[in-house]
Amino acid sequence: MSDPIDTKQTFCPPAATEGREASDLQTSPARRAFLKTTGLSALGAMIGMTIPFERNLPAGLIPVALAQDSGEELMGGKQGLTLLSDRPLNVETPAHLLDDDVTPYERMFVRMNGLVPQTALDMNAEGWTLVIDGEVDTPLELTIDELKSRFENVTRPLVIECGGNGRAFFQPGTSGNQWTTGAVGCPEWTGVRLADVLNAAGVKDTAVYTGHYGNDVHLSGDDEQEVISRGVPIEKALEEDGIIAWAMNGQPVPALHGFPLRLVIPGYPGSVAQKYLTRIAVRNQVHDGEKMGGYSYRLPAYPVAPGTEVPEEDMEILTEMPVKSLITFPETGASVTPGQASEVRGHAWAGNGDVQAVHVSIDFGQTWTEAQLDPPPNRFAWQRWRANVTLPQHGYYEVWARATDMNGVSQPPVSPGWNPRGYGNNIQHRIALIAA
Ligand SMILES: Nc1nc2c(c(=O)[nH]1)N[C@H]1C(S)=C(S)[C@@H](COP(=O)(O)O)O[C@H]1N2
Ligand SMILES: [Mo]
Repeated sequence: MSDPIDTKQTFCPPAATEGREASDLQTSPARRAFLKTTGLSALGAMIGMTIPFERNLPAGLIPVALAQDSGEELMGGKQGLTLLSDRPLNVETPAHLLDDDVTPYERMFVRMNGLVPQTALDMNAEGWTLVIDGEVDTPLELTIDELKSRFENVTRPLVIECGGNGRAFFQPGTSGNQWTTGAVGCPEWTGVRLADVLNAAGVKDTAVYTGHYGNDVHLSGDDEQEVISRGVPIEKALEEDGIIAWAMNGQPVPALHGFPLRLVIPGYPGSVAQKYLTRIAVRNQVHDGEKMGGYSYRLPAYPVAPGTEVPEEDMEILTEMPVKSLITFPETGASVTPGQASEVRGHAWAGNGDVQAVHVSIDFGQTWTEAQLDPPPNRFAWQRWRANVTLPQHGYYEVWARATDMNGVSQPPVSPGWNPRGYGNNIQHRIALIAA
């Protein structure tokens, strides 16, 4: 069969296609199985319609409609975001598009480890239940209506940040999605407290950890294979911040973000925030689900030199995310008038609670000015910061931002703690600013 598509124009960058030959997937059993189970593929969901000849689309080839980024309906409405890979779907948000206090759907990053399940593509929650079992007195099986009526409903903005956000800045590079700064967002979630639901089931003294399950489809199309199943220490699950959400920004949780139910457990890597949530098992040991072991979401137990091969048994689970900030205004490369005060602003957040301070520098970190920092609307929402900068004369400047958490720990000017899979990089965010 001849290839009708101009591959030179539309292949996505090497990071997303590495190790995959276009021809490999064209006719593979996995790909056929996938097409059978999912009428509207994740790629189709982004374009907003089915792709009848999708089986002919070489892996890694970005449809022109997406590459040109020319309409509202493209990227599932996520216009202007960056597609890192299409199978699984991974999309990040440029910093200047994260300026909203509450991140709208259109600007929320997407991290899929597998394929969006059919129930989500159809937005069909009929018969959906959530099972709570394991080390509990009374296992529960709750419908969404029961969740809504039995427990207090709460609405709060909460940050979700992928553990691999910032991976692209590590040297040497590490495998995985090359997220820069945009695998983070702070939508407003509505649901019930995870702790209330666990307490209703009665957590036994033997409880150690949670294990989370969803119904998304493995990339192989094999129903038996788990996509991702992570968990948190029971103490974290019983804090009052985590929620089981059915709405994001006042709408049913969208297909790409976990319809009809998802966990949001702020402060920890986004991977614990199970989408398409069907079950929470309370475990009497550290959870051993998919992506809990090996090098997934784990860090060396001790500092290592960049590039070191670390034995698997020396890896520890990544828990609290480090303090971080973003400059969301202006866009990098913007021009301002020399000698005049210009506003720069952004958000700051920390995995262990609130942020104490944000400082900015316009002289490559020689001197720092404290920014005005708003309190968060609730714990684990990101906090707005603003500062005025005056660039003394014509030329090229950078604005650097540095947040400090409640323990006095600040973001470093270079990538911290290299680790084999590139997690937890909270290097200071920098933008270019031109005085002209
Ligand atoms: N069921 C399911 N839940 C999941 C994932 C997934 O692949 N499947 N990815 C996790 C990861 S690694 C992250 S960072 C967040 C991303 O949430 P978002 O796609 O809504 O932004 O979802 C988490 N929950
Ligand atoms: Mo993630």
